[in-house]
Amino acid sequence: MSQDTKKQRAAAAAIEHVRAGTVIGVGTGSTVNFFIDALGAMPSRIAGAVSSSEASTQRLRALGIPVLDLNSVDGLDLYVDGADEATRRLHLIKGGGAALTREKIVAAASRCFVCIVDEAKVVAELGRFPLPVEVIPMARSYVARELRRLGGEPSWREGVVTDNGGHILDVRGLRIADPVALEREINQVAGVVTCGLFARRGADLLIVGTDSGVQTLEPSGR
Ligand code: A5P
Repeated sequence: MSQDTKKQRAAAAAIEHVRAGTVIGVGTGSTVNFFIDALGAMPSRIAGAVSSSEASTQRLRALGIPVLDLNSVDGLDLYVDGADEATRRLHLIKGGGAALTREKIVAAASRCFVCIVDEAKVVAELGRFPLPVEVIPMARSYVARELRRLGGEPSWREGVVTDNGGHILDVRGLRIADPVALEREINQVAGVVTCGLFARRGADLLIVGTDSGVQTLEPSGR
């Protein structure tokens, strides 16, 4: 079975958490694209979405789904987004699509974060996927030196400018034994906008698309 079919399964299962007439948060990426398409096909429509990227905004609007500013809503009940890696404690690495900062903001503003992935993304320990870090452009070299001090090997994702005007460093080789502590430490470096660790505020539900259907995980021992 293809990876896309597994992503599609996870996306379809997330639709069951969507209540008609509400405003929900919508993330970014190929898995979320399946979710957006499924939202467009819902017979009872949602009132609108807060989007984590320009790419998702365009896709939502093309399906006639209104996109709202986060400042115009009083928090969100639900946020649905993908991830690049996820553990069974529902800690995540995100930002492969460079949308990590807006994703972290929308996740923080949401009561329930449902993360949708295919089974290849579930890992015992985060870190094989290079950790994206969004930085203010003038701080790029300084932040890179600080990340080396933490044991990582940062490389600049050249040519990529985020929706917020930031640059991305992809960090290989980090030992992420304590994702909450590392997220805090990296986010404290001057010039870092945010890092792609979603551990302090991880997912509340992980829906994993597999060969045989979907598996739904809740955080254990967080
Ligand atoms: C976007 O910046 C990311 O956080 C995505 O959520 C993540 O890269 C997952 O994308 P795919 O669903 O395309 O694998």
